[in-house]
Amino acid sequence: QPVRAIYPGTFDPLTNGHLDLIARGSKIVDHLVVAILRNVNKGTPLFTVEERLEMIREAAEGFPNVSVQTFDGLLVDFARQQGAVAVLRGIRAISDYEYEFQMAMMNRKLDPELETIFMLPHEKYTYVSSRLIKGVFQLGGDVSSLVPALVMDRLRAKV
Ligand code: COD
Repeated sequence: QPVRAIYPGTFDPLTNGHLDLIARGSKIVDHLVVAILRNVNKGTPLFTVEERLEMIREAAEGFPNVSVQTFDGLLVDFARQQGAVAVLRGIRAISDYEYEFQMAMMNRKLDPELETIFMLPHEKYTYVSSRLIKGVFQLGGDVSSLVPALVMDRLRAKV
């Protein structure tokens, strides 16, 4: 049976760090589903879910075994519905670990069969986050080497 994993997140917007993780994850599973959460409680997103979906689809075009979807509700329910055996998450620094550990353990509590796989991005992306990208861009900073060019175009059009 082909091995499917889910790479869930908010992706507001997709960064080169996310893309780096998609590239790494797609090498170790048969199929990777990038899953955008529909209702976030991280404040008002800059990009709509549809805009994020389009951006990730376009950016991930070069990966034949990667698809992009949205989901609502519990990640474990979506994973089961997708027939996924694992959730892929990125760890940038120790500071990510505590939150990721809690989520992984809670997901394990909810579904003991679902594994969490942590991967490390390239060193050059370890400080990159969607939150910082938005903040720096809105203040006029150059973030063009940290996001895909198509995300950069959308940022320019939006702000
Ligand atoms: N390099 C490598 N990885 C990175 C980088 C980078 N520069 N930036 C981000 N990442 C990783 C993150 O660590 C994360 O693993 C992933 O990319 C996505 O990042 P975000 O910030 O877009 O995603 P989050 O943290 O907002 O995603 C949260 C979820 C949507 C996964 C979570 O809220 C969820 O599962 N919600 C559904 C409801 C649910 O099941 N709740 C219970 C969970 S215990």
